[in-house]
Amino acid sequence: MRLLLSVTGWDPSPWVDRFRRFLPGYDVVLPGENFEPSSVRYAATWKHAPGSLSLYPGLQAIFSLGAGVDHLTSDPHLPAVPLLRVVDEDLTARMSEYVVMHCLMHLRRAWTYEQQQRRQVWLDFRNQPAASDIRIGILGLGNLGRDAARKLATMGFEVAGWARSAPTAPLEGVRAFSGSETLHAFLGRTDILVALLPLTPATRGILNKALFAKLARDGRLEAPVLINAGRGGLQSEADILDAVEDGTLSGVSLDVFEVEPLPPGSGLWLHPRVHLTPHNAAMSDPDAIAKAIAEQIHRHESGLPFAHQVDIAKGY
Ligand code: NDP
Ligand code: OXD
Repeated sequence: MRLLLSVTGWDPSPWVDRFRRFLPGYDVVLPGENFEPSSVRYAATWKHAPGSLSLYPGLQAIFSLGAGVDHLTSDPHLPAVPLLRVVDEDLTARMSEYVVMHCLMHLRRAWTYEQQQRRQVWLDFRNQPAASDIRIGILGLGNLGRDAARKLATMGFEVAGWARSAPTAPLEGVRAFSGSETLHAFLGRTDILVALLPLTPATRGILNKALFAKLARDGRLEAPVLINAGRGGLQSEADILDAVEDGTLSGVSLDVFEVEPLPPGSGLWLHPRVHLTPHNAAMSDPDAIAKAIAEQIHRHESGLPFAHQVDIAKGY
């Protein structure tokens, strides 16, 4: 039995090593190696070459090595087999670390103090708001959004989340908004907007000038803040640059970009109010993720249904 590992931009060796460890009966192969295509039963991928997975007629399931699946759903030749995504507590905890850290960095003016230190400036802003003065709004109240929301609420922030549907179970300390008709009200009570949405036709480009203009203008921060760790395709980078220039936004944290790596000429690189990370808010750890995928394969082979199957019609 074979598992095909197909990754772009990541070193495949730790993944091959972990899959061999967690799936001892499996032959783990890479595209281009010498093997019989029909013997490939599973594929584990991160940005496979579009069309390449249609070469394996015996494929029973495709595993994304990340929580997002837009790298798969964008392939017009994706085989019609179950598509599974990562829902894993290691990855979830990493994302919440990023979100909580950036909310706190904006709240506590971390970058301003960093710049002051370099210039040996002792200037204490006495009007420091408390976490409880700040309204955070999380776009996407799924697996990642819910965990970040819970942790931010524990810190004392006023937290709300927006999703397509109403949550199946109430989230303590988090106000839930659902459906497009509630977006306006959700944005109007938001000082720090955190995007943790999947990239789908419905969410592409949602982080734009019109949306930024609807954020709260009566908050305790200088102006609203945007944090996007969902996908770069959610945002208009031209609109973000305009918004930080004209004061619609006071600060921006971005982990994801329209084009990755971010091109050298982008105005985001050097903007003093924009804080970038190279798409690593929640890294997929080979130990955690290969183990979770091996468990999925064992479930399937013992006749149980897969967990965390992607709804292709919804795109996530
Ligand atoms: P989930 O599928 O668990 O949650 C997605 C959430 O978005 C759900 O609440 C869903 O609503 C909501 N949603 C989707 N479409 C819409 C829409 N059109 N309008 C309103 N709400 C919508 O995903 P995860 O939380 O696991 O992951 C979210 C995304 O985070 C991933 O798709 C990926 O792009 C990104 N990510 C980024 C990483 C990084 O390192 N930067 C790492 C991991 C993930 P509903 O609840 O009603 O279905
Ligand atoms: C993911 C990611 O989707 O790392 O997991 O972006």
